[in-house]
Amino acid sequence: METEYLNLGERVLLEGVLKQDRTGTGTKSLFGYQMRFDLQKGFPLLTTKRLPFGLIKSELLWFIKGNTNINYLLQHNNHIWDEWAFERFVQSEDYSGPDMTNFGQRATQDAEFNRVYKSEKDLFCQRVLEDESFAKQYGELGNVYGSQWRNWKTSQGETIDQLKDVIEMIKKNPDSRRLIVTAWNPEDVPTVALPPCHTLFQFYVANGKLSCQLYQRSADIFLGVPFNIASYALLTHLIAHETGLEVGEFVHTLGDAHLYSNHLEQMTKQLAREPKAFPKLKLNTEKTSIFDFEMEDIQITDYQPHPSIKAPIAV
Ligand code: DHF
Ligand code: TMP
Repeated sequence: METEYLNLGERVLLEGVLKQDRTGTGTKSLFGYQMRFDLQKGFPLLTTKRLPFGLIKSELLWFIKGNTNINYLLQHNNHIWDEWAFERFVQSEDYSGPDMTNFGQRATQDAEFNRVYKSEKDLFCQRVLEDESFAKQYGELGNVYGSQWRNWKTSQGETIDQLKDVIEMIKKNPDSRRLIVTAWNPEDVPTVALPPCHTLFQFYVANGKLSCQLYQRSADIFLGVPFNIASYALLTHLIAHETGLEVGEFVHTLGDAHLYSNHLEQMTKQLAREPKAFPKLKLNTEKTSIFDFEMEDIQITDYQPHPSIKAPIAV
């Protein structure tokens, strides 16, 4: 259960190799790791630090709707993708404010710069919310998850709705070994704001239960992974609900699993905490299709976590 995650954190702290990375932050990392969560035993929203489930929900609904513009997230007060849209804006000819080169790293090192950056980013978010044509141009992250899941472009100029298709396949042919959705589109990798970290997932049906396995190529253990676990657990519940199956396991397979050098203390603090029972998930049973679910149709109960632990995100 939660120890699956805590064991990963401990292992990387103890055995991770020092490795430089794209963001210049530096990591402790290992390659190839697997966790298993039995979804019958509670909903895997970590309790050793408080997680903002509302943000996990609105991000997943954003993927499911095939949306790739942060405008939707901002309307739900969700700022987890701001930096990657902002980066595209400050690199464009339309940006004329203070120099934002390497803003992610500088914001963690220079308090005065952090103030200027925060106010520029707030202005940016305000414009994405209020100015439709600006949002169209600079709120877009490119062909990220939502686009690949729902509108994969074919060589024939058509699109494939992988998510809808996989749900139909689960209903019609649950024993299929081809129940796969892939977000990794080599043609789009060079132009997206961030190439997909959760790369490919597969469903499996046995004994009336739906399981899901995710291959995640790159895993920020302290910030990203707790969101990813809860997000795919929720997706599995939603699809089990639509297909009339019980939930089985979520199997989480990681490629480069890393702790950023500025997350080590936070991880150590979290590891010292005693995990509590996982909460329960309640879905609105009046909705049948996962494409009709909205925020209020998904609720968590009995969530009694330890307090949140803040950490800077590597951009
Ligand atoms: N980049 C990196 N370096 N790591 C990531 O995990 C990551 N995740 C992305 C986009 N780029 C990324 C999308 N998912 C947070 C969590 C998930 C996420 C992005 C950000 C995050 O900052 N979580 C905070 C709370 C944020 C808030 O309350 O607004 C946390 O403490 O969990
Ligand atoms: P990379 O593209 O250089 O691998 O950087 C992506 C970083 O974001 C890396 O630290 C992994 C992290 N990440 C997650 O862990 N989960 C996510 O869902 C996303 C989008 C990113």
